[in-house]
Order: sequence, then structure tokens, then C-alpha cells
Amino acid sequence: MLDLQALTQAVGDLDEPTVLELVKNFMATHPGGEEAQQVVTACQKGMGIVGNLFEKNEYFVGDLIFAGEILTQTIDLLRPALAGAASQKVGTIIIGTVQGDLHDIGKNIFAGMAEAASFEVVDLGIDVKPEAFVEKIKEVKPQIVGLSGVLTLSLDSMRNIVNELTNAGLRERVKVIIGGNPVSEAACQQIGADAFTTNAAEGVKICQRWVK
Ligand code: B12
Repeated sequence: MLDLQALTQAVGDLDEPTVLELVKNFMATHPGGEEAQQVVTACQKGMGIVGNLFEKNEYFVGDLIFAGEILTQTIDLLRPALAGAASQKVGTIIIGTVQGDLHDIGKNIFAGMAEAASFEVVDLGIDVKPEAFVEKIKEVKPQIVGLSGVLTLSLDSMRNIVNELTNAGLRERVKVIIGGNPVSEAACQQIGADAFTTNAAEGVKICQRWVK
């Protein structure tokens, strides 16, 4: 197993060569999905360091972009380990990053893991308006709707989306899970979602329980 603390620090330091070398060496050991998920969590902590340094004005928007690129490459390397054996679809999830929010790294990780767990995933992308969710739910009839957002303001968008689902008479037909850094038990209740998580692997487990 690779040194997870060293990986977290390397992500926080934006040390791209070290991050990629650590992850390539890790993948050469043919790791299992659980181990790969621990590596994702270590990277997520590293992104937390990046965010803190951004708040302290030690990093700038260009550094956030670079951090995003490093993490995207890392997830691409990890994908074979995160993916499970292909099997029959167990359910459908519509997912999107909510209106006003352009962050998609966490959404993409969750979408990838859900696909690996044999869910059909319909990804609406970023900055997704409530109407777009409503239209796609009518068309695809998923069991689950996943809302992703990293900005604090995204919690308002999530609430708007759940309200629109209620207005369209769709709320009782789907389970709603919210994910991303600012979600919490309190936010989940205010938004009217069924579950929340800041961990993609846990999110997949919740969805699996719902379709059993
Ligand atoms: C990378 C980054 C960017 C990149 C995003 C690139 C991309 N393609 O996503 C770019 C440069 C575009 C960016 C832009 C901005 N950013 Co930014 N960004 C970040 C940073 C450093 C990392 C985010 C990230 O990818 N984290 C890692 C992922 C893996 O974590 P995650 O998203 O939480 O996802 C995990 C779980 O939550 C879960 N999950 C996520 N979604 C879902 C959904 C479901 C359904 C489920 C089940 C689970 C799940 O699974 C994932 C894996 O476990 C954060 C700092 C931080 N601590 O998060 C700031 C941060 C989010 N950004 C911030 C800001 C301020 C901005 C800008 C306003 C900066 C600016 N001045 O322009 C813009 C906003 C643009 C917009 N309208 O969205 C602030 C937000 C402050 C706030 N409280 O609202 C943060 C917190 C930095 C900070 N500390 O100030 N950013």
C-alpha cells in the first residue's frame, strides 16, 4: 500500500510528478477496489489542503485549476481498480453538478464508482438547472437522483431542484442523494433529500441499499 499521507501532502503541494509516480507505482501492485478508494480519500484530503491555502491567498485560481487537472489524471489512473466486473444493471442514477457550480471532479468520481457497481449513470454535466433534472427524470425514469455541489451556494440550488421535483409530482418516484464538501445532516433535511455524503464510496453503498 502506498504512503497515503505522502500522497495527501503531494496533492496539497501540487507536486504533480510525485502524485503520478506514487499512483502509478500503486497501480502496478494490482490493488483492489477498497484500497483504491482509500487513495481517492487521500487525494480528497489533499484537495482540502489546496482549498485552505486558496482561502489564505497562498494559492490562486490557477492553482485550483492545476489541482483539478492533477486529480483528474489520478482518477484516470485509478479507474481500472475502482471499476468492478461488468454485470447486469441494478438501477439508474441521474447525476449532475447543480446550477451555479462548475466543480465536477467529485461528481465524476461518484459517477465512475456507481457505474463500476453496475448502475446505469446518466450524467447531466455541470451548472445543471432544475428544469433539466425534471425533463431527464421524466424521460429516463431513474430510481435515484444524485446532486453534486462544492460551493456553499450550491445548497440553495439543491433545494430549488428538490422543490421543482415536488412541483412536477416526481419527488415520491425517486430517491435523492446529495454529495460534495458542504453537505451535512442539517443541509440534507433543509433540502429535503433522502441522504447525504462527502464520500463517493459511501454514496454508492447507500444507492445499492435503495435498489435492493
Ligand atoms: C479544484 C477546485 C476548483 C476547480 C474545479 C475543477 C473541476 N473540474 O471541478 C476550479 C478552478 C474550476 C474552481 C473554481 C472555483 N472555485 Co473551487 N475549488 C477546488 C478545490 C481545490 C477542490 C474541489 C475538489 O475537486 N475536491 C475533491 C473532490 C474529490 O471532493 P468532493 O467534490 O467533495 O467530492 C467527493 C465527495 O464529496 C463525493 N461527492 C461529490 N459529489 C457527489 C455527488 C453525489 C450524488 C454523491 C453520492 C457523492 C458526491 O464524492 C467525491 C469523492 O469522495 C476546492 C477546495 C475543497 N476543499 O474542496 C475549491 C473550492 C470548492 N472552490 C472555491 C471557490 C471559491 C471557487 C471559485 C469561486 C474561485 C474563483 N474566484 O473563481 C470558482 C467557482 C466556479 C464555480 N462557479 O463553480 C471554494 C468554495 C467556497 C465556498 N464555501 O463556497 C473552495 C472550497 C476553496 C476554498 N477553500 O475557498 N475550483
